[in-house]
Amino acid sequence: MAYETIIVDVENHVALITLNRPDALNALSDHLLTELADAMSACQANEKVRCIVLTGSEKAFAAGADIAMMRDKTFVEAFSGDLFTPETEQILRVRKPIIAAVSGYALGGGAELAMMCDFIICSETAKFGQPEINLGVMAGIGGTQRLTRFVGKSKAMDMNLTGRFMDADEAERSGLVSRVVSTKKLLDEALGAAHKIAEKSMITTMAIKESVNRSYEVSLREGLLFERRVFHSLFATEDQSEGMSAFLEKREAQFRDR
Ligand code: DAK
Repeated sequence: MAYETIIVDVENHVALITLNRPDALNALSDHLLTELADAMSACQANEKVRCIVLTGSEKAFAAGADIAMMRDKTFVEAFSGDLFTPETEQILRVRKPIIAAVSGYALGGGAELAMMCDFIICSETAKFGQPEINLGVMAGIGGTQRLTRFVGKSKAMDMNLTGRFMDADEAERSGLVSRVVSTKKLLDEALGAAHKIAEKSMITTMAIKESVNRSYEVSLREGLLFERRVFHSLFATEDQSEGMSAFLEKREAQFRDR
C-alpha cells in the first residue's frame, strides 16, 4: 500500500518504516498515525517481516503531536474521538520486535512513540523531551508513565515539569536508550540489530517481547512465574531442540519458527 506520510521498505526480513513529514519535523498528525498503525499491522501480518525499525529524519524522529491539528480541538472532540488511542493500541498490539532509531528531536508524542517501541538506539544528536507543559497541556501517550519507568521519578518529573530536553549521553546514562552511535551509523546500527533478531526463532523473540513487557504490568513474583512458564513452553518447540543441538554440534542453528 502507498502511504503519504511514511515510507515502508522491507528487505531481508526487516521492515524499515520512515516517518516522512519533513516540513513539520515529522509531527504526528491523525493521518500519519493512522498510516503508521496500518503499516505496523501489515508488518505483523507479513510473514516476510521478522523485525521492524522505526525511524525519522536526521533532524527529527518526531517533534511531537501535530500542534496545528490539536489547537482548535475541544475537550468533547478529544474525549469522544478518543484522540490517538486506537492508533497507539494498534501499534502496541504488534508482537514482533520494534526498534526505534532516533536522530534529532524526539519530543512529546515523538518521545512517547519511541518509548512504545521495544528499545531505542539513538544518534549523538538525539534530544528527548516532554515539552507539552509549554503548550499548556501535558503528556498523553506515556510521557508521565513510560518515561518514569525508564528514567525514574526525579528525571521524569524534571522533564515533564520544566520541558527541558535530555541529550543522548544523559538518555543512555538514564536507561532511556540502549545504544548511542554517530548520526552516520544510526541506521546501520539499528538495521544490524534488527537483522540479528530476524535470524532468531520468531517464537522465541515474541515470547521474550511478551515477557519483558509483562514486567511492567505485574508484580515481580507474577512476572517471574510468567517468565518461567513461557520458558517451559519453549521446550515444546523444534527451535529449542535445534538451537541446543546446533550449539553442541558446533554449527549455526537453522530456526524454522516451529
Ligand atoms: N506540530 C506541528 N508543527 C511542528 C511541530 C509540531 N509538534 N514541531 C515543529 N513543527 C513545524 C514548525 O511549525 C515549522 O513549520 P513552518 O513554520 O516551517 O511551517 C517546522 O516544523 C520547523 O520547525 P521550527 O522552525 O520550529 O524548527 P526549529 O529547528 O527552529 O525548532 C523544535 C525545532 C523541535 C525545537 C521546535 O519546532 C519545537 O519546539 N517544536 C514543538 C515541540 C513540541 O512542543 N512538541 C510537543 C507537541 S505536543 C494526546 C496524546 C499525546 C499528545 C497529545 C494528545 N492524547 C492522548 C489526547 C501529544 C502532544 C504533543 O506531542
